[in-house]
Amino acid sequence: MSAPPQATTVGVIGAGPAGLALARLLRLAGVDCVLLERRDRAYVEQRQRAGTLEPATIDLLRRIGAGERLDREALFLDGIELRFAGRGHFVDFAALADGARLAVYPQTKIVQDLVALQTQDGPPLLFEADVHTVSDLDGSRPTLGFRMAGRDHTLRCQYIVACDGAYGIGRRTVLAAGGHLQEHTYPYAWYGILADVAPSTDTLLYARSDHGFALHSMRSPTVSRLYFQVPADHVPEQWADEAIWDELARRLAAGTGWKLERGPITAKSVIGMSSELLAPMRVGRMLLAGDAAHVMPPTGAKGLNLAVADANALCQALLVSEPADRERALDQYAQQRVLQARRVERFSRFMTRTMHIAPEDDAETAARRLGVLERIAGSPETAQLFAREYVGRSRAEAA
Ligand code: RFL
Ligand code: PHB
Repeated sequence: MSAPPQATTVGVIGAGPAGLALARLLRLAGVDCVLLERRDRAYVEQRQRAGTLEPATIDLLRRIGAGERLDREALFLDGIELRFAGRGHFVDFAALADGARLAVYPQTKIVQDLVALQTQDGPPLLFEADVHTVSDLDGSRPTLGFRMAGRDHTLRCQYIVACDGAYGIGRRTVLAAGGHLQEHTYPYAWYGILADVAPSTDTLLYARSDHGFALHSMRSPTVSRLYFQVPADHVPEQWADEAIWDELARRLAAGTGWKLERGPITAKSVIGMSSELLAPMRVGRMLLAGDAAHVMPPTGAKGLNLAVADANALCQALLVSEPADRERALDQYAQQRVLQARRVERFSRFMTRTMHIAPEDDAETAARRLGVLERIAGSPETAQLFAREYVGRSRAEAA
């Protein structure tokens, strides 16, 4: 293998959606960049995660050349269904959010599509390249130290962007420099399954039941993705397949005529639920984007969308040619994106609390949560606020 590059304009840590989208945007703008990823390609491409894309994310993926398979294979949704008190209510984005359509398209495929583009026509994407140090962040030549194929290397950059997720060196560096992490851990988790069975719904189905939350999503016309609320300390082995289907059927039940189809379960996992907001998103010449800076509970389906929007905003700032203006644009990036993340966090927290049953919830709390859902179902104004926030329209307007 040829020696890795030793210098670049932008050194990006992490080939998740944020890092891959940023590298692609920079490449299309003609900016030199190197992307370092600690895992191997197969691992990164198979990691099961998000499934729902907002219109702005779909547009951006199309713009950077990653829209072809998405347009062929994604399932486009005109709304979502909220189920509660044994009834279903369709939140119609066409009517409430200017015809916005969501795409159900798995993160695994987005990552595969972006990696394919990256390996076709650059910039360099180095797998199994583990960044262990960032240095000279306040100087003119910030440097990444990384280990690859048993050897240590350095990469001198003009800017470093940490897209290395919630446990990366980017976040640790911000905290060591006096940054602040605001965290909230929910007293429940999601038990998630993948199953080889056609989805029993043609939309995303979020259910609040007396037994807890459940979500019916999908990956393709033959693969379903479902989740249900469990206590925070659960382990996947605790649940036999039939018990999982029984529990899902009980929580998703809605009057007569609807039935949850069952099939072979091919993957099981437990997903912790927390909100994490880090500030600032900049230390000298290192910027943060995506989960490195903010993690959302999955109920609002926002994490990936926020990560890709960060990449887009950061690229704009990096492209400013006059150095003093660019520095100001990067400061503005860091400030604006923290505000956006707070807004998304408020919505994700609202939706999480409304849909789940916390151990401490009493009858009054449960009635209040149901009241919120009744208002979304019964008041077009409330439904519109909810729909516009869910599809990201209100954020686009506020930006
Ligand atoms: P990622 O995807 O975590 O990527 C970070 C990458 O950095 C690498 N890395 C390093 N590389 C080199 N050197 C180092 N020292 C490194 N340290 C780390 C890691 O190996 C990794 O490849 O972060 P990014 O790019 O910010 O993307 C964020 C999204 O992945 C995340 O927000 C979403 O998956 C969240 N999420 C959802 N988001 C949505 O928008 N819609 C959804 O429907 C949705 N559903 C979900 C979700 C997350 C879930 N889980 C598992 C938490 C459903 C679930 C179940
Ligand atoms: C998913 O399809 O994995 C998914 C959908 C909606 C969510 C979270 C996850 O809110």
